[in-house]
Amino acid sequence: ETWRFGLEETEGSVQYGYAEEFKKLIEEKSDGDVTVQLLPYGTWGSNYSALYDAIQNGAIQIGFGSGFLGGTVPESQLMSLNFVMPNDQLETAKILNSDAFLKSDPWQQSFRKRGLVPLGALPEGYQVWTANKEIRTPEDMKGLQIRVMDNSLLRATYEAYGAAPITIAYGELYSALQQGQAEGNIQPVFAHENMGFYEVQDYMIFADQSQFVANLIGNQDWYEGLSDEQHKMLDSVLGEMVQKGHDIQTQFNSERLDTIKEKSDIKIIHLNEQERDAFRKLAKPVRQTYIDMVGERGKESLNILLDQIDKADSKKSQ
Ligand code: 6CS
Repeated sequence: ETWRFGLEETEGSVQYGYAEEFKKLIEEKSDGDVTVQLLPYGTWGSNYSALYDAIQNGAIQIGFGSGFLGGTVPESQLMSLNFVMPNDQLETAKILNSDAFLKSDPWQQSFRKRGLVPLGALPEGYQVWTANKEIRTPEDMKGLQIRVMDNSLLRATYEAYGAAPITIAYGELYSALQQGQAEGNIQPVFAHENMGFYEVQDYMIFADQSQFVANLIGNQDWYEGLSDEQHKMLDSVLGEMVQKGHDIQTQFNSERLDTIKEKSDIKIIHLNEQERDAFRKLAKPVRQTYIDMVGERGKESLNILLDQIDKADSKKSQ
């Protein structure tokens, strides 16, 4: 049998690197019974909702859903909240893939209500801002037409920072930046490189305000129809992929930063703690916006997540 795996990103991306490794492990462990077919960005259409629809109706069995998934699974915008996840990216991956969070009823139901199953989460690296001017303060961001993924929580977040966020499709973003239709962008480093965005931007600003997190989702009927053996195999591969996914993203992001530095004279800025604090303060009330937007199930998931983060923190400081 064939499992079609839909990606929101092109070849050379973190999602593609993850999917290649996933394919290798599944095909090995299933002794050739399962073939995984990778469908990168563009091969299933160009509009993300076409990908999510195809997973919902079973034409594609598994895939990634990140910022744009908010239109299909509103609660998934939890992953877009700023200044919530631990600074440690591996810790973030472990928490998001833990039974306590991933298998919790509210998180499962948020997806199952829509014919999907959440299988895991892939942090793809810190979200890094770019613009044609320095941004160190919310004042610098005032009125900036920064492009965000189509997700009301991200719009609310960047409005809270003072910006004037706009949404543009991923595939149209390069020319939008080039033509000044968008004045800023937010991507993990590898994507700034992979899509060439850095070529048409002057500053890269590391504020460490959030990580890019993609949800790995499956079609619910497909998932329920797997044999016990296949469930076991899938679970064990997904477990292995937590560390592997982390290794892939950290390697891609660090190599691509070198490429960007080599090929351009883009100016790189790291915000200090005090500068970050100004954004952190503005981001805090957006947690309540999330709850108001998505309701009780989302609130429960946010609380479970915060609880798991607290537990991991106290374990570390012991
Ligand atoms: O910004 C976007 O639209 C896309 N960026 C990445 C890195 N992955 C998928 C996402 O939709």
